[in-house]
Amino acid sequence: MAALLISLAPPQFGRLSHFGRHDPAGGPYHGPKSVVRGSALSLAISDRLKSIREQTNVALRTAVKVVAEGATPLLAEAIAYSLFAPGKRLRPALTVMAAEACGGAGAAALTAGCAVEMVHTYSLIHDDLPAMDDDDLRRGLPTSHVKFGEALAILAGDALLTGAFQVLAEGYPPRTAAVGCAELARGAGAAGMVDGQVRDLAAEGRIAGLPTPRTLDELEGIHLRKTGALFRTSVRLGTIVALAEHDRGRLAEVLPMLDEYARCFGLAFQITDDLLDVEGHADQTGKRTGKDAGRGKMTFPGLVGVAASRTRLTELHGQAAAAVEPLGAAARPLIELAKYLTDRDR
Ligand code: GRG
Repeated sequence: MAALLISLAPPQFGRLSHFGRHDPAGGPYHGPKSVVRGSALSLAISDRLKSIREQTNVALRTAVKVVAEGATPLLAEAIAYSLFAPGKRLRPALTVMAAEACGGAGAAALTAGCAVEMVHTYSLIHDDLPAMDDDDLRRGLPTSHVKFGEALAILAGDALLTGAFQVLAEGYPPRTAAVGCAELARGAGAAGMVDGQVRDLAAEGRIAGLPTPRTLDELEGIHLRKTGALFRTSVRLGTIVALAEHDRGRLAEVLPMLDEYARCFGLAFQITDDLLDVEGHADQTGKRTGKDAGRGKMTFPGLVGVAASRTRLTELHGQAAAAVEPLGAAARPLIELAKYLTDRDR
């Protein structure tokens, strides 16, 4: 088992490519709201996303019942409040689609998708706390600490994080469960999402004693960890569910393709998020917008401008598609999802 865990470990987050040029028209942008542009392709993928979202919600109800069995009702309420607030369920969608791209059954990957969604929801609760991003609106609702107070919000997040590992451990055969738990810990932990959060808070001067990042490479390094690590975990869990029990050779072959897809997907997602902060509205996004500029936060459009950010999005989508192209038609939904999300409006 140890050998398998080591051989499947993802490469370290490396230094990344540049936009290459600065948009001379950069700076504050006051253009029109972004909208999801309708097309046959985007409609098809949006239907697929909706279907996975609904299945995820059903599976999450079961998962939470198990995890919160016997919990104080108020704690169970706080957990459900954040988990069932209207999220896009992108991470479970990635897990399901990655499993299918490797010839596995999407339905079997849904439990792993729920585990990632629980970790994601914990991260949002904690990120919104006064000690971190200090937000009062999330998924269109008052944030957990606003509704339940800081102590219960922290603990609801803790319960979601630990519960995610229970869901994985109890949901799969031993090898898949062990490899999956290690994968989730790696993506969520000190070398993944938590490290990204530390770097991001340091960049805002909220953690003392760390250098302030200034370059595009450093910005991408933050986002590859803060949001990208969990996207990578999502696709890796899908492939692990599909292949870890019976075809480890194939698993080792496809993981680098999915890693590269997730790297591009994560950066494209973050650039879109930054653009929405500039161009979007809270009633559309379900969270406060315009915060980044107000705090002097380093963002993609702030650093290279809106036009270059959009060029970079197109480039990343091409790279994401190329990465999984060898998987053939089964990877088509992953490619469509990446495109759809760069056109999103929330
Ligand atoms: C607290 C350890 C710790 C980490 C927090 C992910 C994260 C790290 C913070 C979220 C902050 C944030 C708003 C980042 C921008 C990109 C992002 C992850 C947005 C939220 O993800 P979506 O759009 O949200 O998938 P929904 O609500 O649809 O699930």
